[in-house]
Amino acid sequence: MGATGDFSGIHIINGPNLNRLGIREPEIYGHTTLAEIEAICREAAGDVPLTFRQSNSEQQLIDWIHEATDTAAGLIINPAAFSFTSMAIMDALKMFPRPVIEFHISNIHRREEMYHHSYMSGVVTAVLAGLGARGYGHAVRALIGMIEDEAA
Ligand code: CA2
Repeated sequence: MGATGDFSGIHIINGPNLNRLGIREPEIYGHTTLAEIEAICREAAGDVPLTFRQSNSEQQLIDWIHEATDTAAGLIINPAAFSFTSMAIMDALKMFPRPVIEFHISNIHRREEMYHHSYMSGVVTAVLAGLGARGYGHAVRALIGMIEDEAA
């Protein structure tokens, strides 16, 4: 068995508007584009197969979580604004039986009140927020460590 067990690799799912990163609001989200974030993740993952995706559609995100549930050793999700609205994504994440990290570029707790309660945080393994775009690399390394711990 490899570092990711019987399930192959890790999946990273990004929610609405994150395809616009680096273009607007750099004071909150920085100058790094989503393509650059994908490169950061691939470097952090090393030999571990990585599926990296973004969608603006709630239905697509749910379908990808289901796919990850059937195939992936671990999952990182930045649900973006759906964090604060989507019980459907929360329900899909509840069914993911292996390590899952909720990731946010910004520190959502330092922002306006409407960003303080994520439906996802109560059903995921861990939450990472406020580390900026480079934080995706930390999330990948942490997830691989969690998967290896579970396999040991
Ligand atoms: O900090 C994060 O990663 C967020 O998940 C990003 C979401 C926001 O709703 C969450 O509170 C925190 C928003 C992503 C919007 O992406 C933009 C990209 C470029 C310009 C403006 C927004």
